[in-house]
Amino acid sequence: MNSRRILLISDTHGRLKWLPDALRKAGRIDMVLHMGDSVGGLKEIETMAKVPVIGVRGNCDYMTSLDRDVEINISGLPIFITHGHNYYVGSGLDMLQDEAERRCVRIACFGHTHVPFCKEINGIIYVNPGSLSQPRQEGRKPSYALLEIDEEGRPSIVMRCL
Ligand SMILES: [Mn+2]
Repeated sequence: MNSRRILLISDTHGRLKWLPDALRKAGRIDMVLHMGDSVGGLKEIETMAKVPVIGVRGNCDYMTSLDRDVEINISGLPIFITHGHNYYVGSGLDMLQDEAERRCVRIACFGHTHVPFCKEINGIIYVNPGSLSQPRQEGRKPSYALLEIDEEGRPSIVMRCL
């Protein structure tokens, strides 16, 4: 089994001007996960990334058939993907933690806050790549994350700003 490299992005809000930079800096990737508020869907992102894109519906995604919550399995790792507004991630991780623990996932990916975040709590990695188009953290640099799952199925996450 080869290592898998997955680009995590969120909250692009219809502006993909920073995506080519993120893709170039990310290097080889097998997949993109988009945590919602793409506002315009995932087709264009898929065309640019040239790999499969899996995403969810955010609070600003009105015209979309994307699901609110998605669970996938990569190299044996169960991964929960959600935008996060339904779990009120703007005011803390309590509700998202309840859901991720109930689902017994290893990684919970979310967005919505536009602030990059990564922390392991009770054996679950919570990761928010921030926003590529409307960053809100100190310094306001477009941000993304890279999830690498090695040959043994061990995950590691690198948070990056452009
Ligand atoms: Mn949002």
